[in-house]
Amino acid sequence: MNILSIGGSDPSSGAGIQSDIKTFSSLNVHVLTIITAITSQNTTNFGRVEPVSKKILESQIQNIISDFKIDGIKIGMVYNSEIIKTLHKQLKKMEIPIIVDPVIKSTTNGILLKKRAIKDFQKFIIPLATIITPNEFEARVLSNENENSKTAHTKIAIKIQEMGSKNVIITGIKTKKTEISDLVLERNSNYWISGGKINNTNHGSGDNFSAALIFSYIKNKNIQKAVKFAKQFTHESIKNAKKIGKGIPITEVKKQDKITNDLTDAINKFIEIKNIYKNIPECQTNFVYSKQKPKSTKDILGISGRIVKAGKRVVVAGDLEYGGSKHVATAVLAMNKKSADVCSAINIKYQESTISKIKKSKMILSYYDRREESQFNKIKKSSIKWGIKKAIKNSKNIPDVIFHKGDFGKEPMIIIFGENPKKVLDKILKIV
Ligand code: PXL
Repeated sequence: MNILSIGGSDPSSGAGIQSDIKTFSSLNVHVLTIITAITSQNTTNFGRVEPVSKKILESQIQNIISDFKIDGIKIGMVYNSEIIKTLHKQLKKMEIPIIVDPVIKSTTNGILLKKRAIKDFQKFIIPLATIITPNEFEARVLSNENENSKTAHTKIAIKIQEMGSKNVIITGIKTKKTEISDLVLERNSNYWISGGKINNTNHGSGDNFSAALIFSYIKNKNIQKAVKFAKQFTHESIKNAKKIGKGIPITEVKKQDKITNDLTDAINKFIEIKNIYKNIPECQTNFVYSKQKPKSTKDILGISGRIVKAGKRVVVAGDLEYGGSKHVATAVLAMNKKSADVCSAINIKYQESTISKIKKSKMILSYYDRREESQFNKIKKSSIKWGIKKAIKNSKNIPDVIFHKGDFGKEPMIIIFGENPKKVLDKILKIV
């Protein structure tokens, strides 16, 4: 996944472009960056701002959009009218999700959007937004309210939506002493999402939230899911905030574990294989990776949804979760009992042509026949566990690939195993 972050440079690396590089990298996203302004600031003081020229801004955009497939854009600090108008002109035709984090002031009171530019921001930036994420102060300013006004949050959100943002999320509203909530306004509905409040001032949480939000939105195209994901992600980053300089703590994003990283990498490569959609079965595909010595499917990372066919494209629907897969994870569990180094697997569509390629390769192929399974096992036990055991018995050595030809109402299937997702992927590349 490639996400473009457009915003200001923060040399303390707490917010702005530098924060987005940290967040997106931790989520295994390749982040492209376009700098709108250079700030000088640290954790106690906000120094100067120098916006970039129109020329270099245009040139950055042209170079990036002509080269990369961009899955989504995050817009942060835009500072002045010239930058606002340039961005509008260059981005208005792009048909990808755009998240706008309308930053106006930094925690240390630095100006991130000039007062004089607010009208142009409303006119040119808000209509670009798939989702806009103002905090309470920003929402009141953007909706032309007095910053201390008591107008209901929903009313303010509607005003911002009427300016052209498809969805509006007002973040960080204090609803109770220990609770902080976001008001979400979608096209035809609004609702609140609440979470626990951590009592500290920090540098970076707003950027963490909007970056995590667009990441999840691109993956699931579901606002509610994305808000929940971003809230959880931000909560962690605030909890892990560190006092690195002399002033306010900087939020810290969790680095993902190696299992998540390696599986994400392999899934991203898998979905990009040419014509791979032809190998996705009717019941779709899962790709899993287990911890060492798994005791149950809860120790095995898999996709909570599936890898699904969308026309000739293949997309990941759902998130990686331990316990996210039942079927393929159970197959790994059964294999791992016989051979402890087998920790990863994927299921693909059964095709005679694939079986012939496997036979021609040096891979070890085994099978089981679902028609041999007892009625008792079919009803009371795990068919896949039974099948994998049977296929191991049917083979002299531990198989790389196991298939079955289906049964009444059961789709035939091929499962490819390996020590890790990369090895599974290497095997797939030999046979598709
Ligand atoms: O978090 C908002 C933000 C965005 N961009 C830059 C910033 C800040 C806050 O300080 O400095 C460059």
